[in-house]
This record gives sequence, C-alpha cells and structure tokens, in this order.
Amino acid sequence: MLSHFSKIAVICLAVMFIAGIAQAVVLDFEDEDMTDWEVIDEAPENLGDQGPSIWEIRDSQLGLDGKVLFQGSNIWGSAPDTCLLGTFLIYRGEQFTNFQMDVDVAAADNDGMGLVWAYADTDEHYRAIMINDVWPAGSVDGYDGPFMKIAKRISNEEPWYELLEVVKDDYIPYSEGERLHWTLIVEDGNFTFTREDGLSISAQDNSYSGGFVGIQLYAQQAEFDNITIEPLTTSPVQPDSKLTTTWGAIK
Ligand SMILES: [Ca+2]
Ligand SMILES: [Ca+2]
Ligand SMILES: [Ca+2]
Repeated sequence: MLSHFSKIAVICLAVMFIAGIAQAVVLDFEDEDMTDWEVIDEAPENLGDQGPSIWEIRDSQLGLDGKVLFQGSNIWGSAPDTCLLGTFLIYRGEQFTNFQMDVDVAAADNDGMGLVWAYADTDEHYRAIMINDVWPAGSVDGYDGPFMKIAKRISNEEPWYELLEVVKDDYIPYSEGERLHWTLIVEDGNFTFTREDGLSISAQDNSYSGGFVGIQLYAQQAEFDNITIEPLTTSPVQPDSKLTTTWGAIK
C-alpha cells in the first residue's frame, strides 16, 4: 500500500505529467487538415519567380510518416536574387514566446529552407534558414550560399533581413531525399537551431517577443511532418530529452 504522502506524490506527478504534455502542440497531418495554417507568399515585387507556392498535404514520397505537408513550387526571390525569399506557411493555431519546436523534414531540392518564429508579418519575424546551393550570388548581407543563417526581418524592401549569425565556412550540406530533423529552442531572446547531424547556430536579440511560428522556403520543394511545439517556462532543454522538457514546462 502506498502511504498517504506517496499517493499525493503520485497524483501530483500524474497531473504535472499530463499538464506538461497538454501544453505541447503535435501536428502529424494524418487528418489532412490545414485549417490552422496560412500560406503567405512574398510580395510579387520581391520575387524572381512569383510562384504561387503550392502547399498541400500528401502521402510522403521522401521517407517521412504517412501524410505530410509538402510545397511543390520553385517560388524564389529577390528579383536580382540577392536574398532568400519565397513562401511562408504559418501555424495560426497558437502563439509562442519561449518554446521548443521539433520538425521532421525531407528535401527534394538543394535550395533554401528553414523555420520562422515571432512571425507578425512578412516584414516582422525571425528565421533560421539554410541552403546547399550557391545562391544568392551577390547576397545583400555579404554571405552567398551555401550557408546557415539566423536573421531578423526588418523591412519589405532591401535589405529585408538583418543578419544575426551565419555558419559559412563550417557549413555542411544537408542530405536530399531522406529524413532530416530540426530543433529550434527559443527562450528570452536566445535562439538555437540544431540539425539532426549536430550542425547548430545560435543568436540573440533583446527586443524579442513572441508570435506565430512556421516554415519558410526559397526555391525548395520539401516535406514536413511531426511538428511539435512545446512551451518552455524555464531553462532550455536538450532536443531529445522529453522528460526534462515536461518537467521544465510545468515549473
Ligand atoms: Ca504524418
Ligand atoms: Ca538549386
Ligand atoms: Ca530549386
């Protein structure tokens, strides 16, 4: 028999566990429902290929799990190709301030892809983005592809983004046509984006406040699945430490 104290402890643990899990948003697209997602293509004057984007839910053709999000157009920009612009898919179900976002990804091309957060509009958000190809050639921020960057959107015209951090010389191309995984941790203006192969980039911005999260693509056709967004109220957790995440979320 459990002591009275033990029973209370077990109940408390159970409630805390359930509360922690309940805070996480988990999106696997098996219901083929995109009603919480908004497609936002960059303004036509910002683009070299005006699209439109083609976001849909399909059966994975690149090794992910069942139904997945897929974008199939080659929409890209800017017009002189000096900045990675294209299309956003924004999750409108909830806004997040401090959080951990995990995503399975599979790329069909070698171009730009990444996550956005604190999204308010095309001219107000942050992004972590990477590209294997040599574009942009003559980049507005001085770093042509291939690279991984964290940047802050500041305008709807040149220079579009303020560069916060770049991985250039140490960049490793992502694999095409197979399962990749991204983890983004955002806490109090500290941003860390990590790939499944360990390649990571971090940046910081004191003026950060929360907003919507989503995906950004430049000339890239890619699948996305198992998007998990978990609010954090304490110190960031390691990407694959679910138990620690749960405890961290309910403190
Ligand atoms: Ca799925
Ligand atoms: Ca390309
Ligand atoms: Ca392409």
